[in-house]
Amino acid sequence: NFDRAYHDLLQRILDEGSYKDDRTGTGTYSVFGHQMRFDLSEGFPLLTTKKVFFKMIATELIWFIRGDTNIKYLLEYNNNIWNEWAFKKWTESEEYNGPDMTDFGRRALKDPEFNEIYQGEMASFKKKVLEDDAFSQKYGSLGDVYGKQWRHWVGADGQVIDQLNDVIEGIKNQPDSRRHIVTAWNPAEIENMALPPCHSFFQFYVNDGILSLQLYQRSADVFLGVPFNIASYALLLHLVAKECGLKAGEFVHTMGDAHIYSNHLEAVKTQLGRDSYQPPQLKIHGEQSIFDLNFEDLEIEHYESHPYIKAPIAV
Ligand code: UFP
Repeated sequence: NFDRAYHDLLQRILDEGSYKDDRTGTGTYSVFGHQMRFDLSEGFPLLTTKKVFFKMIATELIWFIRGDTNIKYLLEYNNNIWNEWAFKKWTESEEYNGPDMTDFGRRALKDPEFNEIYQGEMASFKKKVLEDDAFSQKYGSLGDVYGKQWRHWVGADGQVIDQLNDVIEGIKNQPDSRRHIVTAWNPAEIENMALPPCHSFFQFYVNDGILSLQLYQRSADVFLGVPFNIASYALLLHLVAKECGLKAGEFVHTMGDAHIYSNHLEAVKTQLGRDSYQPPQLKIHGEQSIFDLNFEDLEIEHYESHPYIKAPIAV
């Protein structure tokens, strides 16, 4: 049962995790090195002990697969996951002449008056990205994030590598290969990235018509991030399997620094007290290629879950 593997990780961190300070100043309990396995023949691993929003996960993954790095596509689906990164670039640019937005994430949490001003600036930023093409081309783009590394990795001599397409061709033509790898960790570009890739590196494995995927996630916010990361890579595995005419097998989720933020402990205890439901099922409609897929082609069936649990995100 999928929730079990996740609850075991939460419990392991509560039992064995050691406290340390972190970049965000929040403090975490962490373990180093953990692995979970999800057999997708049993259903789709969307957690049931709290509600997880599939639409946000799926639209973000499709955005990566398209090699898109502009938040406009996400905003069209009302997906706000990446807004802060683009907003930061905009408010630090020469063209911005609104109120000072330095350190807006932290200030918005502490200062209600500032929060109101920030929300207003963010709303007009989103509107401009959606409605003004020239603006969105300039300020909606995030640059060197996942979509770029997966589809347009730029090599030292300027050649462009489409890792996702290459790995799919590799799986189709040489299924036994041990080199089915995509990496988002591009050391040459890390310093230009707002957030160095958390889900950094993945590999496929084919055996007997069944495709498996293992992810190495260097840093894992186990309460807020990991439920998304599980569903996202499980979906990627389904999509690549379909593209290659294979069955989706196991998603193996390997983590480096697996942590619970100190301000998530209550939320974690709430979730651990809940019993799981049967996992939902994923349906992929149509026969289009993975590169032409739309969110509307995907459907989650029979998803029954406990309510969403709110918790502050560390920025
Ligand atoms: N994080 C995740 N999953 C993600 C993502 C971020 O868990 O998909 F984008 C968390 C991990 C960590 C923080 O708590 O975001 C990134 O901070 P750092 O770069 O310091 O590891």
